[in-house]
Amino acid sequence: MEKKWWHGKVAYQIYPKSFADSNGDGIGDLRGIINKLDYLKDLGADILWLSPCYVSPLADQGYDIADYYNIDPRFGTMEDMDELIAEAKKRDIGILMDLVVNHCSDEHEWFKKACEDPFGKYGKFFYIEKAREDGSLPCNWRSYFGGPVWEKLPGHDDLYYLHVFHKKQPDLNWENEELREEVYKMMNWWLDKGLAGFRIDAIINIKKVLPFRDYPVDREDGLSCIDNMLYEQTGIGEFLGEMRDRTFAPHNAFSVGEVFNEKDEDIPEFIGDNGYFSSMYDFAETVFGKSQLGWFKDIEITPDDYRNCVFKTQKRIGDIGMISNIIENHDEPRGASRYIPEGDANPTSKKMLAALYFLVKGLPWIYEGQEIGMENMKISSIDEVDDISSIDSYHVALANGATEEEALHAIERNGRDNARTPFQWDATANAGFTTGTPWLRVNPNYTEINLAAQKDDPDSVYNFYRQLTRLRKSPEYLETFTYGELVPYLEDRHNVMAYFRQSGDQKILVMGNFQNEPQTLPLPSAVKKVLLNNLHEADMNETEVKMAGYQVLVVEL
Ligand code: TEU
Ligand code: CA
Repeated sequence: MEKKWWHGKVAYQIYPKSFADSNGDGIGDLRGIINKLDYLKDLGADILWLSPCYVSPLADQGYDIADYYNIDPRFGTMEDMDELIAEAKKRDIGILMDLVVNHCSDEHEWFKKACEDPFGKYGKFFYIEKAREDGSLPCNWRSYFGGPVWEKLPGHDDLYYLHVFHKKQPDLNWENEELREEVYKMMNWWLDKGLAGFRIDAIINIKKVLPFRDYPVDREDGLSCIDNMLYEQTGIGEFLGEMRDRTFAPHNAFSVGEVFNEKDEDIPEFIGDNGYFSSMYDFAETVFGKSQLGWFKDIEITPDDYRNCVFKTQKRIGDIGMISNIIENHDEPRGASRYIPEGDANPTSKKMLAALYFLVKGLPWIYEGQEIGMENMKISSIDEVDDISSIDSYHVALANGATEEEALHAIERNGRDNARTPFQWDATANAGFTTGTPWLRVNPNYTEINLAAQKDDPDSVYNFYRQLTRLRKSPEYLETFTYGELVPYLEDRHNVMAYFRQSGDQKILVMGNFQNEPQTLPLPSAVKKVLLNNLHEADMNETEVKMAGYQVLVVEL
């Protein structure tokens, strides 16, 4: 693997709306992020990805952009953004913006002009179609947020536009060179400002199988999951390669793709030495157990499943490139609530999970609040839910025979609000996130789980994350943790996740007891040094170690 400036870094995702509110309007903002830069630096973050903060009606929380060149006033101003980039740079931190170019907002100029003149220049920026001869929609795909992907074009009774997400997110037509040029121009404008790069949203959707046609119906709504089209898709590489050559490559920028369906043989093209992207997320564990029928049919992941998913990805990627490792993001439930069996989430198990995912090969990402062990939030009624995807999933569950209780439980387990509740800074009102009324409920457990309570406690989850970032980047071990081979250990042991990281003469063993009960595990050779332990003691001799419940050890052999 060719060495790159961002290898060996630690990345952190900020969901601006929920991070820190500086002016008391209940909405997190850029000034709030600037105020927390020293905190992030001290945690060990080198790269910050900001979920969208461009001008937006926030129909999908900013993933519906109405103006790519301006900051939404709710988040601040372009001056704030420039200051954030400059202040971050002073601390050797790079800023990534979220690149949402599969679609824009229906309130974007382009779409307004397309409505005025559907067959003119801007009409061709979108997919605008007539109904079929029998009056039916141009095809039967289901949008990600439920219902058909077609919506009547405002002002034109006989025309429809395509939206694979919400109807306020019309898809951009990537087949149109003029549109692509506009996108590259915008990306370069941002990169010239000094951005370190982009996280690229929903990018697999930019290539459609054309002409539009039906796929097999797979739910009671008579529609077909969009995945059925994506399986057949070819040719996306032409767009992605062009994007790389025109934007990322000349800027030596970092790019991380939200890619879900890459085939094994495509991995070198995606993240190899001259790949489309610097990195892409490992979603193997994220999508594990997901049912086409909806969230209420999802299967829960066990510790063994989790380990197998991680190792499967590690084997697929090998030395081809650098995958990005996460346990949560703004679309997913909290990692501590998902990957640790129900009832077992506590500081010890959270630290174990942290060490296990953080030290595998790839770029480790921390999602805001993860470093203090934030958890999912209980809900008692659908009225408390904000996320459009959760609301759709709730209705899908009910329509398919789930009881109210089952439907709510599915939202509690999977809902996107879980990760979007405000950051829990301290035990004062609203967890210190805002002096006003927070836009989304604060998790009531903030009185116990908050940064202030953990900051000076050497045994806190927060300080364990600090130790992890320091260990991973320490000059002595940086090479091994960054480029060293990953070899699974005790792969068939129930509730154990263990692996070696090795390069040259250095051999590190990471070993977690993924259960409440203690278990004794063999050591392949004597331990030279304990690098990290989530408990005070390590009960071992030359050949074995008695692991306490949810204990994790990182040792040099
Ligand atoms: O998500 C893309 C995506 O493909 C979905 O899997 C999404 O995770 C799912 O619908 C959640 O229920 C990206 C963004 O991360 C997400 O926040 C946006 O809503 C979406 O694109 C549209 O821009
Ligand atoms: Ca604010």
